[in-house]
Amino acid sequence: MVPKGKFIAFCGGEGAGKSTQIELLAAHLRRRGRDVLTTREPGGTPEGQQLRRLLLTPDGDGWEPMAETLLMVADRVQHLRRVIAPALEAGTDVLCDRYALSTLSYQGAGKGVAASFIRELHRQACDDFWPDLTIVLDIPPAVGLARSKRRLSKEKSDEDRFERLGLDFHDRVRTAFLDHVRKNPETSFLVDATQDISAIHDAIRGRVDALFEA
Ligand code: T5A
Repeated sequence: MVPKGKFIAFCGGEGAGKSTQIELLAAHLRRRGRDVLTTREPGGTPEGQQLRRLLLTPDGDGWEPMAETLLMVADRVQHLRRVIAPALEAGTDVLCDRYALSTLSYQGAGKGVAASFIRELHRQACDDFWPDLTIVLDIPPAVGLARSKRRLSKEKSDEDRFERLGLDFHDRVRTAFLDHVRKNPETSFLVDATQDISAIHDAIRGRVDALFEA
């Protein structure tokens, strides 16, 4: 696959504001004349929608961490091959709400599945395909979880399986995101997600504009 569009993933803890920022960035890029696709994981394909229900609602409370990892990666294989890769090949920029770094952080650091196994699985199942840029929205878990709970209750959504996990779990996830950014400064960008929405957008826009000019 020779990508012609740019692939930008958004990661971070619960309620960090990814969906909000993806919509703002998509509008900015479209104003610049780019063709943009916004999508998300899990659930970016019809098959993935079914996996999303199994993974995020109380129906999924019994999954072993390893089984959960394999389901997240199954969702990604469908998504990468059916949606992301064809769009990039056609010259469309793809803005994706979560990608492989979320599996490393949630199932790896959060639930104890070996990072080396998750990386090998990504190599084998997803051709070791990584975004041009991963934007990590950093937020203290207590702040993000409060935002997320408000949104879930407003939307009457039962997709709260990860929100129900303890603060120590969310702290491990956050540390994994921060470590990744520290180790991968060229391909990742950290933003303080406690700022107001427009300040966060300005920071992201600056980094993404630089990516397009590089
Ligand atoms: N998961 C996913 C894994 O465990 N492994 C994986 O490999 C993958 C791919 C996905 C879940 O799956 C897990 C991680 C997740 O738990 P989801 O419902 O898609 O579940 O949940 P999240 O990705 O966490 O998304 P959220 O909807 O919870 O949060 P967002 O998208 O980060 O935030 P957003 O934009 O919806 O904002 C949340 C609320 O905060 C407000 C918004 O208006 C909204 O009400 N808000 C702000 N408020 C104040 N200041 C700001 N700067 C704000 N920005 C947004």
